[in-house]
Formats: sequence, C-alpha cells, structure tokens
Amino acid sequence: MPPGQFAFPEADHLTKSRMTPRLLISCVLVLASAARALPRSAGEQATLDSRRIAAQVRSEFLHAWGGYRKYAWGHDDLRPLTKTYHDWYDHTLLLTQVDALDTLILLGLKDEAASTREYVARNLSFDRDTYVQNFEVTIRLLGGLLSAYQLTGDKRLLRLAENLGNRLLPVFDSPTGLPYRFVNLKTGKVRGPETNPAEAGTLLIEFGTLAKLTRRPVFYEKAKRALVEVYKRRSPIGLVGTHINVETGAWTDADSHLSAEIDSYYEYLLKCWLLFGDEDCKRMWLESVAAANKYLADERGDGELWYGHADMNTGKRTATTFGALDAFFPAVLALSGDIERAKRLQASAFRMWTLNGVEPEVLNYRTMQVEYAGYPLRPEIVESTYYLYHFTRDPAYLRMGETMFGDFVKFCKTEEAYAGLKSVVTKEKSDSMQSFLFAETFKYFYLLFAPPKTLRFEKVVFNTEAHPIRRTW
Ligand code: DMJ
Repeated sequence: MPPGQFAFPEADHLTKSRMTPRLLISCVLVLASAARALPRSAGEQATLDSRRIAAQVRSEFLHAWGGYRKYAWGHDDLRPLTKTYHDWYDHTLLLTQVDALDTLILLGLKDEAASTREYVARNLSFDRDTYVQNFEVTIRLLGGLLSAYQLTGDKRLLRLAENLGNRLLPVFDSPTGLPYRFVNLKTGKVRGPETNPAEAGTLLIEFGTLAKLTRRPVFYEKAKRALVEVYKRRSPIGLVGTHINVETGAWTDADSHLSAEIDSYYEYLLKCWLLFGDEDCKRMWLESVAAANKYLADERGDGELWYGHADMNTGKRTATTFGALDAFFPAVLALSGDIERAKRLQASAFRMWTLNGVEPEVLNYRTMQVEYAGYPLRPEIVESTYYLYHFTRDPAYLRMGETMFGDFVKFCKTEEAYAGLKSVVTKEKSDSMQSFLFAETFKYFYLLFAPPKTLRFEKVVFNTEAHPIRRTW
C-alpha cells in the first residue's frame, strides 16, 4: 500500500449475490418461513428497513448518474430538464466526475468508479487560462481528488491535487493573507478582493491534507493563516460578518449568521482541530461557538431552537431566518459533543422540511413564511440526520431520513436524472443538477441507512463537500 494510503472497508454490496439461483430460492423460502415464525424486534426491523432503503438510495443514485453519463459525460454538470450539459468556465473541470468519485466507491459501484477514475486521471487538466472560484474548486476538486486518492492509492490523483494546489496558491498573496476569490489557473493572476468567512475559512481541510500528503507545509500555513485572519477580525462579542475586504481587512457587511457565506467557517474551525489536532483551531472554535450560541441562537419557547441573524457588533437580532444551508449546524454541534442543542435544532430543520414536503432555501421561523422557495438538491439536513443517528442511534432519525428520501424522490426525480426545484411550494423543477448531489446528498442518504462498516465514521473527517479525509500522517 503506498504511504499515506488507507483502505476503507469494502462498501456493502446490498444488491449483489454470489449464490446460484436454486440455492437463492431455497434460502429465500427458509428465511421467509422463519420470518413468519419469529416476531421481529424493533432493532431487527430497523436493520431490514435500513438495508432496503440503502438499496433504494443506491438505485436512485444510479438513475441520476445514468442521466449525467448519457448527456453530460466529461462536462461539469447535467442540465436535467433540457438534457444538455453545463460547464462552469470556458472549459470543463470534470466537476461532477471528481465530486462523485468517492461516492461511487463507497456505494460499491466498482466498474463506474474505475472508469470515472480513469477518465479523470487521463483527461483532467488545470492548465487553463481561466479564472476559477478558489472556494468551490477547493472543496469540490481538491477535496474530491484527495479523498479519492486516499481511497484508491492512485498517485495520479495526488499529482492532480498538488498541481491544482500550486495553481491556487496565489490567492493567498493579499496584504492581509485573506484569499482573493478568483485565480487564473494559468497565469496566477487574482481577482475579487471582497470575500466572506466561508470562502476564506473553508480551505484548511483540503490544503492542510495536501500539505501532509506532499510534505509541503506551505499549503497548511497559507490556508491556516486565512482562517486565523478571519477569526482575528471577529467583533468584541465574538461574531463575524458576511463580507470582508482582503486588501484592507475591513468588514463591508456586518450581518452575522450561520447561513450562506459564513456557514462552513464554523465547520472548519471544529473539524481542523479534530483532523489535525490543531490547538489554535480548538480555541477559535470554542470561542466562536460560544458567541454563536449566545447571539445567533433563538430560543422560541417549549424547547424550540433556531439560529437567526444578528449584527456582529451589537448582537442585536436583525432577521429571524433560517434555511437549507443553516441545516448543517446540527451535524457540527453533534460532532462537537453538544447533542442536546443538535437534537433541538434538527427538530426545527425537519419542521422546515415538512412544511412543504421539501425544505426551502430561506424560511422566516417567526412567521413560518417561506422567504426564498428554491431547493437546489442540498444535502445539509441529510448530513445532520446522519450525524445525529450516528451519535444517538435513535431510530427516529432513520424515520426522518426515510421521510425526506421519499419526498426527495417524489418531487425531484426526472425521467432520466434529478432536478432542483424552483419552488418547494409549487414543486416546479429547475434545469439544474449540481455535482454536490452526488458528492453529498446521495452519499449522506446512503450512509444513514447503510451498515456502519461501509465507512467508519470515527476514522474520517468530512470536508464541507462530504469528501471523507483520513488522518494518515
Ligand atoms: C456544497 O457545495 C457545500 O456543502 C458547501 O459548504 C455549501 N453548499 C453546497 C451544498 O449545499
């Protein structure tokens, strides 16, 4: 096994059997009569249902993957309604293939995983005269390549990751160390001085892992400095805002929350402590989550808990909105050991889902009115369900997952793939199937129902795009 490689246990082949048809029929008959004779315990029933649902998830994954393969293979993503492809920039970066690769492996889709890996290794090139968004490319491509390298030991994937990391490094050359948002992969020129905590602070799992696997600390140092530079600019009450200028270090939007543009900044403070044993990250996480719990958390009586918006300087409530992206936070709370808050927030997130049978992008939890009705196939609420089930083993989370999966299939499945919704109220579909459907949404649904040995939760840290990274250094 190459250095730095680890082997995940074989993904469970839920639909595969090596039995002869005759033997299979006798076994089915014996099992069926035994099942009639013996009353099933709740635990056994949960296991049987889980296996059945995991197999369904796998089959729905293949349905969506089939659409991508047929109409968009070799491109960034599929437009599922018009059955055409979409590339983010002037040239494909194989976003869906790289993002999906570790899920293909975990689902035990060996042939698909092998052909996709081969395609990526032979065709992915970063030598493009194109400006790319550092954050998106880091979490999807760098994270995907590193995780797939760790799963397969294929050195070509690590070489691609290092090549990409080298090309992204110029983003950090700002007067403050906060990263520019865009970089030209060929020239190294940068753009986009106005960034946000999520884009600046969600890089260390990927760059840090690259540093460890290539033994080039520069990747760790630059990404860690970016995270620290956001933290250093927290307000006196410990909150961060939404927009910050990387050249002046000044906040240009003081709205504080856990939603878009801030969310995964919190996630990486905690996870970089856990993955790298970085004590600075631990300190920053503990202080930051305490401030979030004090000023962003909104207790509504009867134990109901939401997290809303507040001014980063005064702590004054500015909005009572929560949405699909905020639903990552129960997972982070659970991972940090705060199971009680995690459970209460997850109950609210699930309530948000059941209002319309699919969660909206933004909900006003005071009025229960949907403020932005889109649903682009987001994974966060499923991720939190998986974490809570892992930590509590409470079958209520399996039932929650089953409900959400049923709704998800009912409203988002198309003839040959899956599509986001323009509106969770009308259920009108949008012509979009982002790569995180494969990297995250299907992966978390599958892991929720698959046997725990499919992926040993305690051995990995997921990046924000659900790419599992293992500490092999
Ligand atoms: C993903 O790209 C990542 O999970 C990111 O942190 C937030 N948005 C999408 C999924 O919703």
